[in-house]
Amino acid sequence: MSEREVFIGFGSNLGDRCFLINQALQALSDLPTISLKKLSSLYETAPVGYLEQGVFLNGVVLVKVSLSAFELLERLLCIENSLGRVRKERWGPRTIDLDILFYGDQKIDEVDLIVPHPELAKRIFVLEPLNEIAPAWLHPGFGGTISELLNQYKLKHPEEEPCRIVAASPGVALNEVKDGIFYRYG
Ligand code: A4P
Ligand code: MG
Repeated sequence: MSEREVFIGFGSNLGDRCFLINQALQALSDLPTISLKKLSSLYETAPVGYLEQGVFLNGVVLVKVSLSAFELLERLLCIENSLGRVRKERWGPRTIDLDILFYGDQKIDEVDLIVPHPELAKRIFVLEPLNEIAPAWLHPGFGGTISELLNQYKLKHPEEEPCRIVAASPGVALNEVKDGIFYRYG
């Protein structure tokens, strides 16, 4: 199967968030069909949706994948489960959430998989890290780039605080998260 560029958004607001994100990234890179290419910084973000929950750490990783989108989703759900994800309420607290943001330039609209992620353009905690690693990436639905989407979002929400970077990433190669700091491999 040919390789696709895929963006995966991750978020955690329960437990040792940094450790869990590190574990999730490690589990992803351990899969023979996935290679990690670029990692954003780690952002601390206020909860969106259900507000009575702890602050999130969010980020985005670009991977190359030789799996179908559905096979990838299955792997992501397995990683979430192995890291203690328990689903109680929609948008509720979670040890780790892994969402497929883009699967190449494909559009998918099935019951259990919608790509590009339908909430992406409304979420600063996704747009900021995406813009850091792929500002020129074209959203196949909007026909605009990520940096354009981010600018539109900021124009609509001028009062909103920017997301706070808690661990800066060079954004170029596979990194490791340890004690809140991204370390670069090799
Ligand atoms: N699913 C459909 N499309 C996708 C996709 N593109 N990627 C299905 C991944 N999964 C997708 O997801 C439920 C089902 O969505 C999956 O089984 C899959 O078949 P879930 O992760 O169990 O449920 P959820 O996360 O509670 O709901 P949802 O709608 O996925 O919520 P989101 O969009 O993940 O939002 N605030 C901050 N600051 N940071 C956050 O990360 N996250 C959420 C959850 C709310 N507020 C947040 C954050
Ligand atoms: Mg989710």
